[in-house]
Amino acid sequence: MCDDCGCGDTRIVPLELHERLLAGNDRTAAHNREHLRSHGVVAINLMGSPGAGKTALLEATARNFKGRERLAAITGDLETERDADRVRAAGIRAGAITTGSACHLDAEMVHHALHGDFVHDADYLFIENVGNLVCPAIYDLGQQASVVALSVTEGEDKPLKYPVMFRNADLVVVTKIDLLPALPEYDLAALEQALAAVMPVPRVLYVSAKTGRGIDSWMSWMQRLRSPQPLETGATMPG
Ligand SMILES: Nc1nc2c(ncn2[C@@H]2O[C@H](COP(=O)(O)OP(=O)(O)OP(=O)(O)O)[C@@H](O)[C@H]2O)c(=O)[nH]1
Ligand SMILES: [Zn+2]
Ligand SMILES: [Zn+2]
Ligand SMILES: [Zn+2]
Repeated sequence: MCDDCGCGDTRIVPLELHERLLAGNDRTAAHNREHLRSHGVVAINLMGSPGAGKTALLEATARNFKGRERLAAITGDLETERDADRVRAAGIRAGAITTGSACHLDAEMVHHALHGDFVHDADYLFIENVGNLVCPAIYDLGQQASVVALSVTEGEDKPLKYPVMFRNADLVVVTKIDLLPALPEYDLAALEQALAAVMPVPRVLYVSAKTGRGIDSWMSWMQRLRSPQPLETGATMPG
């Protein structure tokens, strides 16, 4: 439970106060967006449940880009800098935000981190949000794209149960697909139906950070954020 958002409980944070907080957040997010745009940095807000494989996806991305793109990351967790340490070890310049009690990142926390020297000369900035499928969705951080990592072990019904997160996403990355043989009941068609029911423009990619399968499609998707061509819709299971 966090003191800012009260996680939507209006007995803890009254609605008017929450709306004022969000309006202030949006102003700071606009400032962050301008800051990133002026430095030519494409920022991706990477969200998902605890353990969905967000950090593993960043590690695999760094391994596959092999230094061809300059990658930076801001990692958010309630405590510890473990994720920042992990992505640094993979070659990503990184800073950590430890939020204490807050269960999401907000634009002010990211603004503070953006003035660190590791961000400005990056091609891509990953903002790994606190593991949580609820409140990170409503805090704009100034990102260019919102991505949700959803692991196959979480079940195919999560888009229906946490619709705000998926409705606001530009892309859903289904992670840990190397585990699918151990999950014979997992129904990919049901997942895609659930995503189609909540995402205005459903876009989904399937990856395994462990085997590297699908990481090339994810990198191509990232690179299209830098180009004027529209993003493709639909789902692509790697061959
Ligand atoms: N088999 C398999 N395991 C994976 C894969 N990606 C991540 N994992 C495992 O899943 C666990 C969680 O992965 P993380 O990358 O730490 O997940 P996260 O979303 O960053 O977690 P938080 O930051 O704590 O929310 C770890 O034990 C990883 O090794 C994958 O592609 N395949
Ligand atoms: Zn992580
Ligand atoms: Zn929160
Ligand atoms: Zn500033």
